[in-house]
Amino acid sequence: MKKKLISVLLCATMVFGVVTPVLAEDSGSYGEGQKIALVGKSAGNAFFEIAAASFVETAEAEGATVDIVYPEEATADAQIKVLDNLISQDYDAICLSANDTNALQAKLEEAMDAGIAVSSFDSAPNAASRQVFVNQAGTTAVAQALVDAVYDIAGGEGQWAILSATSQATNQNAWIDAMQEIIENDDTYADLELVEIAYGDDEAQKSTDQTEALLQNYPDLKVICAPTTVGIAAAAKYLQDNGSSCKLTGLGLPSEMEAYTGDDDEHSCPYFYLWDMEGLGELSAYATMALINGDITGALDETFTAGDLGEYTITEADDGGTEIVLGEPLEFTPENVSEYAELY
Ligand code: RAM
Repeated sequence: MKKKLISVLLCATMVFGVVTPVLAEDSGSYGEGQKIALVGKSAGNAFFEIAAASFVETAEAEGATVDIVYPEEATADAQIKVLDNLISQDYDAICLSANDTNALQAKLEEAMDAGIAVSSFDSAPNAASRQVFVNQAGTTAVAQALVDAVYDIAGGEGQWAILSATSQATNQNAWIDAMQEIIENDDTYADLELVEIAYGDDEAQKSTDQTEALLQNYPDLKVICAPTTVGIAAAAKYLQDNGSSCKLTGLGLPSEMEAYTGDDDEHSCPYFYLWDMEGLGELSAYATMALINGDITGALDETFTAGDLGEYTITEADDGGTEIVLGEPLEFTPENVSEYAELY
């Protein structure tokens, strides 16, 4: 909050032409001199731009420098090229959202062997490929929220489909696996029929095409669940523009979903979820700086202070590695979507 106030003051200072410098009073030196590379899954996705902005703001306020790097496409091969390049430069840490669970292991091990700290956020490479993963919300908590939303929106029974990102994406696959496990182990959901998992590759056009195909192939489809901000926004527009009776939920950015969120026939999405996006960038930045400083190594039960967010403990992740869970998923409804849309 203090940071935001300072930015506002800085802007006001610029607008009114006053040249007195305003010092950021909460600047620290926790990341002094550190050089960090932040690697996303693909370029042109507002999700990463928002998380990266908060990561950069946090790390720079602590004296670090951050380079944001995107691979040419959302594949492991493209990320390996990026990593190859980064390893030969003098980075203290690489923090990445992985396009594949296992395929990056050799490259990330090479980075760690070269003395580069490796953290991950949003989508984790396997346990051997990282020191720690910053998980935006518990995997099961996200899956449970999505399953319950599908159940509720479908009225407890009928056909539904998943519109995911890429077929290799660790985070989407983890949520999908957890959703399937919940459904298989609880009779409450026995009358829901998952007809297909489609992949829009986190590309708007492909996600739109996949939505269209789902509607053609399953005329009785009641709900699409898209656990990707790119997929849900594309599907929301397609369903709404075409007046479809099929409804939507999933993980979305309030700013991209505001126009489609509503409880009536005019809107395609009754409600959806995400998490604290600013917190994700902030926590990932602090975890990465803490690794570089040696305050944590990524081992179970270690604790550290993530600035204003407070103290966090490293816990065991579902894949046997370790993680730091930011918090609970957030629900966005017709009542609160506009308020959050101003933030992200
Ligand atoms: C997309 C990406 C990202 C995911 C969000 C929910 O932006 O696939 O990795 O966390 O959706």
